Amino acid sequence: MFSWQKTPRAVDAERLPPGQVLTEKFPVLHFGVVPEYPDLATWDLRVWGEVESAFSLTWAELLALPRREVSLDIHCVTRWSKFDTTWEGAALTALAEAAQVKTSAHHVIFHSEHGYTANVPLDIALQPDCLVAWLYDGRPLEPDHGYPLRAIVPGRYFWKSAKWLRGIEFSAADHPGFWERNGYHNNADPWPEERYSE
Ligand SMILES: Nc1nc2c(c(=O)[nH]1)N[C@H]1C(S)=C(S)[C@@H](COP(=O)(O)O)O[C@H]1N2
Ligand SMILES: [Mo]
Repeated sequence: MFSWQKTPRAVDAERLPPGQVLTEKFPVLHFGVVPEYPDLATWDLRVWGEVESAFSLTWAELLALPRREVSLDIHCVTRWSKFDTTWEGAALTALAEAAQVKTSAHHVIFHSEHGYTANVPLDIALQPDCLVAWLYDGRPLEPDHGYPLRAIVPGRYFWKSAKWLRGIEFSAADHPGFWERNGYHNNADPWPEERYSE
């Protein structure tokens, strides 16, 4: 490869938050074991909390939701970033509308398999590009990357994008999630480097 064919560094640098290093690979990062889902017939996604109508969706019902494709740069707090990842799923706004979120809701708590949680303010969760995603690059998620379903939260370090998602809670109070209770910053904006608390 000739180096002149690559994107100029200056352009990349504008997209790279401080302290991050670009990778072409797709590293895997999580706490605990990768759950197995031999049969999605028994899988469901619960939506509850400060809503008029809590519900749960089967896998088939989830796939029937209007689809949205999002391309975004991901930034892990451990300092790797990856540009132009493409995800497809349903917008969180669709689930919020179906549940009729009350005005008392101010936070969204993502609940994953094995009790992992991640918290985001409601306005972050209701950005049009915040997804529950089941396709990466047009294909079902790899088990390591969250199969069958993960959250995709633009504008925050990637730990907010909970893998193996099983529930969405609309909450009046904020409840720091797994990494947030273990020293990571509650807000997690990569541009001002909100990596760790204190
Ligand atoms: N359920 C669950 N989701 C998780 C994590 C985790 O430990 N458990 N780790 C987070 C972190 S720190 C990162 S950087 C991304 C990594 O996603 P990837 O393995 O698909 O790159 O998943 C996030 N989602
Ligand atoms: Mo991470």
